[in-house]
Parts: sequence; C-alpha cells; structure tokens
Amino acid sequence: MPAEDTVFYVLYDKYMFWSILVAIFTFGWLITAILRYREGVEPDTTNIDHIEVGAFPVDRHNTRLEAMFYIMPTILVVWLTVLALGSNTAVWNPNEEETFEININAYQWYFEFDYAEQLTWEDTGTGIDVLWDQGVMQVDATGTEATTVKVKIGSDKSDYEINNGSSLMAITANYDSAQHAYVKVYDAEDALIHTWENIPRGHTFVTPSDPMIVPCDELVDATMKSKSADTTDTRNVGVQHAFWVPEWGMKEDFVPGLEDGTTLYFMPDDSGTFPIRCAEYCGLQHSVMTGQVMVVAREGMTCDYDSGVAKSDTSSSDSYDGGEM
Ligand SMILES: [Cu+2]
Repeated sequence: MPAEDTVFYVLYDKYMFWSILVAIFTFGWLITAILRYREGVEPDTTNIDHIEVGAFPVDRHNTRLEAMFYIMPTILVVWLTVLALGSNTAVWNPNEEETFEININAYQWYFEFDYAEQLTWEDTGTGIDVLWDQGVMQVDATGTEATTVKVKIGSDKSDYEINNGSSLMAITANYDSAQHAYVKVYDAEDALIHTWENIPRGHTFVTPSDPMIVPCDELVDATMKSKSADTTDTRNVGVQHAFWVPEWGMKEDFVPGLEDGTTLYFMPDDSGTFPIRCAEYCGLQHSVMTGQVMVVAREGMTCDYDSGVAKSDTSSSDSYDGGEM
C-alpha cells in the first residue's frame, strides 16, 4: 500500500484537477483582460455610457453574469466538500464484517502486536512450497538453492538438511495450528530464501526484534492502546505514542487511559516490509521506538492488487481508484 494509493492521495489528485481547471479559467481571463485593456489600446466604448476606474459599470451590468460569479464558486465548493467527506467516510466507516483484527499496544518504548485472529502465510514466487498434512511437513524445493530447513513449533526447534533440487519430508507430529510455528528455508550462504509461518490467535510480537505481520488485500482493523510497562500499579496507564508508517502516509495516536483505545484501518495491497516510527514524543528512548510492518500473502494466495486476487471487495480504496475524478 504505497501512500499514492490511499484515499487522501487520491483526494489530493482530485483537488489538483479542479484547481488546475479553475486556474486555467481565471488566469486565461486575467491575461485576456491585460492584453485587451493595456495602455495604448483604446477600449471599445460603443455601448458604454461612461467607465470609471474602480467602480462597477452599473449602466450596463449583466445580471446573469453577476449571478454566475456566486453560483459557480458555490457549486464548486459544495462539490469539493462532497469529495472530501467521501474520503472520510471510506476511512472511518468500513464494512467491519470482513476485517483482519489486530491489537497494537504501545509501551515505553516498544510496540506489541497482539493477534486477535490466526494468520498462516507463506512467501510467494520463491519456487518453494511448504505443506503440512496430518503432522507431516513437506518442503518442496525442487530446482532451488535450498540447503537447510529450520523448523520451529511452539518452543521446539529442529534443523533439517536438504539436497539441492529436492524435497524434504519430516514427521512433526506435535504441530497444531494453535501454536506459533515457522519453516524457514536457507541456501548454502545462510540467506533466508523462503518462509512459511503460522501465527495463532493470542500470539504476540514485540518490536524491535519482531515485525508486525499483516495479510495483503484485507482491511486491517487495528485497536491501539497505550499501556504501562509497570503492571503492578493499575493507575499507571502509559503515555502518548503514535503509530506511524511514513511510506503509507498513515498515523494514529495511542491515548493513555482511553479504555477502548483508538482505531486504525488500513488495507495494504503490495507485499513488502515498511518502517514504523513512534511519532509522539514519549520519553527518553522515543527515538529508538521503531519497528517494521511486513505485508504477506496468506498461505496459498498471492498479493496481486491489479487483478484483485484475494482482494476483499469491501475495501476502502475500492470506491476511490485514481481514475475517477
Ligand atoms: Cu512512543
């Protein structure tokens, strides 16, 4: 979701369109008047009794034209208001039935991502496919550079060797979808080339070591609360923070003491990793309160904004594509 795709960027384009139209008209008229009434050019006064500098020519006024001076700008302002309110509606009133819910908690000085819904995701386009079936894990890495497979299920970790261009089968009977699990595939240089991960409901990630992982093409409904690291004193509720993803032009405050928290909706459409910053001064280590948001494809899906694959049709950006003026 680059910032150019957000409703407010689209709104900016629409305002720019109408501003340019008004500017062409206004400056066109201005230049015409300058040329027509410049010094040395005798104005055509055949139908005018007298012209006085600084006074409206009441002898020969045009009621229709004067009314237009009021009506046209009024219509334009009303139209721009409708456009602006439309963007607000898209941002604040999404269809709540089909959202990916996540809780974002801010502490001094880190973010915590608490999963209200399960998410199983896998890298796409790497040529590797991870499958789990009845406790058997299968890594199909045919024709790739894969050499090592690291598996984590709950707190158990194990490593497997894999020959170039082959696949791997392993019995991992204790896997169940309620546990945090991942399969990471590395090449001979120890570079991570493929990830499969299951994030169960109730799992938490903490910055800066973990990213916030969200699915693409789904409306993410984030509930944001500021909490105190000191849980022994319930009166201690935390301080102001703000969750900011600069590349998306998106920001929301964490307000201490607000019981239901604040809400942020966003729909990422391109996979990738984007930096998060705290945008509200929150104490001595405010500057290191950073993190990353990772947009991934759910297992078996791809992030393909243009063709609409896996795209929810209740998305807020649907009714605001850039083509519409
Ligand atoms: Cu902060």
